[in-house]
Amino acid sequence: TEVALQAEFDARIDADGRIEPRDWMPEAYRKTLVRQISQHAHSEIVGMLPEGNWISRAPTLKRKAILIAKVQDEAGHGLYLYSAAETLGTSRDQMLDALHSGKAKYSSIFNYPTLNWADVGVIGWLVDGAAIMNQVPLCRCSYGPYARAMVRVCKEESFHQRQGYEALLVMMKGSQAQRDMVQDAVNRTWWKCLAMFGPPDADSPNSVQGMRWGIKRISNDDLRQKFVDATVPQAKVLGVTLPDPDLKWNEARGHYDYGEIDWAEFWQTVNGHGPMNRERLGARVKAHEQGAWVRDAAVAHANKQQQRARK
Ligand code: FAQ
Repeated sequence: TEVALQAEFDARIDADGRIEPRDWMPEAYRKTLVRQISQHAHSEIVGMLPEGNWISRAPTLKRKAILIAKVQDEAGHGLYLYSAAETLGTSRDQMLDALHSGKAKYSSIFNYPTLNWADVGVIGWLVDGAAIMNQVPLCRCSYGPYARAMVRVCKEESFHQRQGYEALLVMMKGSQAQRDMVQDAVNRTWWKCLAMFGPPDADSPNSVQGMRWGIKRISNDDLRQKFVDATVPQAKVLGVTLPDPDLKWNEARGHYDYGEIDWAEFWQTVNGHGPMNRERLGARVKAHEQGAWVRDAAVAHANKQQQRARK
């Protein structure tokens, strides 16, 4: 009965076990996972656009090859995340429709422009840095396919983070104009990265249940704090200033204190009114429409193969 199944599910969660696609699960658990995993997939796919903007203008062949590889990794992450979400019974078409119609969310960070080459390095250092902080605990998520996908995603994100930091180190050893470019990119991106972790715990409607189900292991605010603490020393080595006058070590807490995030601006962006929302979504819809012939051809080919096999 439903009650027995629920009890079995709860016991598995309490014992820190994994839930697999064919196992019984409460509908709300399924729905939450589809929401989070599909949003994560959309973020990877839309996340290709800000950096993709710089592939044709990378300063050297080496930087271009690295950037192409990174953007391809993001496409791969999107694809395995869509596959993980499909195991919960939602089709890829449904998820893509939700993205293209503006119903689904994706990470707020990708709705800001990449204005100079240093933005590419800063995305690697800070955006991938924040993504790793959030995703390492997801390797222990209670839903098996999501947890397993995260293992590989995190390994690749870790390369992404290093390549960004290294690119910035090189620029910081260059001319004053290059150093200014890095500082400008850091100034524009720092606060947006802090917001990537989601609203404060007290204003996070999905957190309590997400933690109870073992989907989220560390809260939005705790991850944000871990990110700040890890990043401050890296900024020092790099020689950039993080644009927060309230950022300072708090001996009693054993953490860095930081200033107030502009949550009104965050929600504006999440709700579709950030500087690049319209352009990002427009680019995705156009790519999907222009790729229709490839999907049609693949289906026609598969049908023909099947007909041949039947003869
Ligand atoms: N942007 O109750 P909570 C990457 C929404 S990394 C937009 O706290 P939850 C790699 C949230 O969905 C980026 N919306 O929600 C890369 C919810 O709305 P809903 C992607 C946000 O789920 C790097 C509402 O606010 N990573 O792509 C954001 O418990 C470089 C209330 O929030 C992931 O998706 C936001 N920043 O916690 C690619 C990781 N924050 O759905 C290219 C997996 C919150 O109820 C280049 N996801 N919202 O309508 C998660 O860990 C969680 O979903 C959180 C949000 C932590 C994002």
